[in-house]
Amino acid sequence: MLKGCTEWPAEFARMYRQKGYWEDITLNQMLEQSVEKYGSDEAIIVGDTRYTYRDIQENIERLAAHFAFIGLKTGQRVVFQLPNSAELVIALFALLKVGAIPVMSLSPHRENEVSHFVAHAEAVGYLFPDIYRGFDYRQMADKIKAENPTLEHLFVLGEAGPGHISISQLLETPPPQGIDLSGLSMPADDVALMLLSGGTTALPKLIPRTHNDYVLNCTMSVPLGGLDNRQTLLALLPMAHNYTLASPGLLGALRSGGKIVIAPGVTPETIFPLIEKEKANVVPAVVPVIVNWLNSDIPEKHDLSSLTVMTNGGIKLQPALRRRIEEKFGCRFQEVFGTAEGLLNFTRLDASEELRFTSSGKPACPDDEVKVIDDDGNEVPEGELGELIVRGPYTIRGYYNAPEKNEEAFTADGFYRMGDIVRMKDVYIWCEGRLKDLINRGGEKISCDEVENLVITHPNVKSVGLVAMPDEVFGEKACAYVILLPGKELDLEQLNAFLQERKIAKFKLPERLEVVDEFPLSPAGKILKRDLREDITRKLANETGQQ
Ligand code: DBH
Repeated sequence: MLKGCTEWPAEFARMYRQKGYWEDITLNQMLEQSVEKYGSDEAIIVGDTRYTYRDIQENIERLAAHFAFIGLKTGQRVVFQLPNSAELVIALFALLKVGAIPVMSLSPHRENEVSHFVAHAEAVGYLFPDIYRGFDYRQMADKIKAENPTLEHLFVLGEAGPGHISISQLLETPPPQGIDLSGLSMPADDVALMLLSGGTTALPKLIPRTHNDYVLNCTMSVPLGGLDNRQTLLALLPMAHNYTLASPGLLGALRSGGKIVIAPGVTPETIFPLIEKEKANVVPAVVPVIVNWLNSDIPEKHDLSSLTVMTNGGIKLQPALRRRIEEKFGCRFQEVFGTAEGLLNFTRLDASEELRFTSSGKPACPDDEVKVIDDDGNEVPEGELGELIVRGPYTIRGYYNAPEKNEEAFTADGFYRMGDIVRMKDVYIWCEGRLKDLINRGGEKISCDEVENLVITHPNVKSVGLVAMPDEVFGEKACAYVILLPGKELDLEQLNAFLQERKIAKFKLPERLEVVDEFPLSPAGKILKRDLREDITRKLANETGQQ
């Protein structure tokens, strides 16, 4: 196992193999099985470009040969920040093929986050686009490289700057002769890639996922997510995120001989014509996007008869909206309550309306050991509230290189603390809140500590508490409560201009600022955030009431 990662104890590993959960194949071998079976069939569609399984595999092998020639080595980490594209899939599998470990970053991450990933993972490479959504990643990459001595190779998708290696050019150039790719990939029970945690403390933690556990993650999700029988998946959310990547996502589609249609956007104007044109079957979505679709008259103008399943992940979708999805789009609704650390819960497609419309689903695997515990670590009676903890064949036993965090995040017997407050009945789970200090902005997790640590560096700020405020579309948004230094002033615009200079992702910026004279404090002197949340919820309700 890669140094800095925690293995499953031998008796668990034995059991997971014996029960067939761990197939001892790599993600590459999984794909190669599909290439054998479905080689000439379509795998990925982007606009007018259509790739067969064989096209994808040829591109992977070519790029992998270049990566090996350039000197990427088994077990080395590479920060991976490509936006949705066929190249994302090709480059991901090419890295895995040479045994390099991609750290799956997301497009909104900026210097602060990416630099942290590079430093923490001691990454030797970084893959990024030239310009995406108006932001030039090349300058950022140069700065990050200058500050991080481990970082050697900058790979850019699109136009390369000085000293950058063009991924597009590698894909167009015949591979160097005599490169032997066999035996380079990590063994199936070792780390394939690293996902990012929602982050409770400063910045996201790195989640090492093995080939065995990630092959299982996507494979087990295929029938549960309605992706069996070679269905077509519409990828519209970030493909580097666990949800659209592997739950069942694009990896599930590739395993089952399906098709991935990559959407260029999430608006109804883009999505519904595309569902009709490509006869898409399964559409993974999130609350803000779904709300937008439900309020549009565009869906009715299109033939959606191919659509069988629409899923919601990230934050809970209200029951009334779940019913409206089934009525308006003529498909089955599915709630997916998952985590990049492992455990995935799905409402079963054949479950009762009650379960489909109210619950957060049930664990994907019969050997996901889920427990609901009280503050003392004892299991609560069925149906009562408690913290959800889990152990299983695709749930990690530790974050990468984080012994102190692992102490907090895992129980002594290896259960991962999800940080969610839930009820459980007949193995179905209902999420009722969160234990950890995170804001969930339409599925994007904002770590309060991280933003507070930056706000507090503002010269006018004396103290700060970031809390979630309710929002109809996003579920939650960030509201900053601050105490200012005597005689100082600050408005939201000034605060956010200051934060943007600190180069944090835009979704983390506070969307409201409350300047106060004092905070409600606990006996230990900690800010009582629950009181602040109640305060802002009341204020918002009053303001809406007055309109
Ligand atoms: O929120 C998540 O992290 C998430 C949601 C749905 C996830 O990781 C997943 C499905 O796989």
